[in-house]
Amino acid sequence: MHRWVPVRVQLPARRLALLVLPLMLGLPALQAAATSLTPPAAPIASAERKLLAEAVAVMLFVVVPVFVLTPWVAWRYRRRNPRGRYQPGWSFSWLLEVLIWGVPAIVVTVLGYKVWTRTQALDPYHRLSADTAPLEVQVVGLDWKWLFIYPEQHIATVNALVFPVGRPVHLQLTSDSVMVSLLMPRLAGQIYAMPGMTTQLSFQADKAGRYLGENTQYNGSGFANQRFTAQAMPPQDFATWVQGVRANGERMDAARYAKVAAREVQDQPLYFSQVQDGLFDGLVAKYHGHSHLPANHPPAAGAAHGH
Ligand SMILES: [Cu+2]
Repeated sequence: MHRWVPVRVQLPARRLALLVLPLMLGLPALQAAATSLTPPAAPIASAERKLLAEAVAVMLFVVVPVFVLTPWVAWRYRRRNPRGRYQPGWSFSWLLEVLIWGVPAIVVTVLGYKVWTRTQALDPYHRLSADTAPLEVQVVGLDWKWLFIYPEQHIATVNALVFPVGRPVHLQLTSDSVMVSLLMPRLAGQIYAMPGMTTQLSFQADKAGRYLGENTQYNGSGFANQRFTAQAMPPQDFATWVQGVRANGERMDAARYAKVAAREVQDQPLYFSQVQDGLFDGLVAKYHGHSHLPANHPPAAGAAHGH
């Protein structure tokens, strides 16, 4: 049997400074990294960036000590250092036990709490405002383009999502191809769209401007070009834009839709008028033996979803 010899781990002030200094130097670097991510132009995107920065900061409490202590231990306990104590009987330390189990437990608790509460708050299916009716847009992922249908305006576009500033936008998404993933990094989170199912995403832009939207799910040779412009404009301009598409857009019928859905990259945006009601619902129902789904069909209940 051997005796358990408790070991006092000493942390003199100078050593402590060595430990804390990288943390302090790291914080401005973290802030710089956070601002170099595309600056958010919407409340949802800001909240997501904040959560990301906070999660990184919490995780640094593990990462920084490990990166600092590993070279320090190797240097201090090098073979020729007389100051590195040789303690073959060492086996237990309350301080180390508390640090080794306590720090991860605190990190997991803090991260778990933050992620759980923010996941609830940032649920993409949440309506953003109780007073303002959102602009409804139906999104169809195609090879290799995005079709945006405005059911209330009876217009549609390819690769151009236009919407008014300061008003919530509610997207209903599906795919008439394989699975796609819609991401507008400065405006909202990411959401998948799958054939035969619908998903939803709500967002709102604070500033007028043109923002990148893209497909982040690899789905074939044209994947890299499945991009669109998300353009936020003042409500007056949006109304004018809708009038313009109504007056000048191409007529959208079944033949034109078949051409749009063909497996090709579409470089320039397209604009359509006279879009019939039910185009989107028909595309969803196509994958269900032509039986219509109830509105807001939850994705998990879909039959066509497999991994
Ligand atoms: Cu899935």
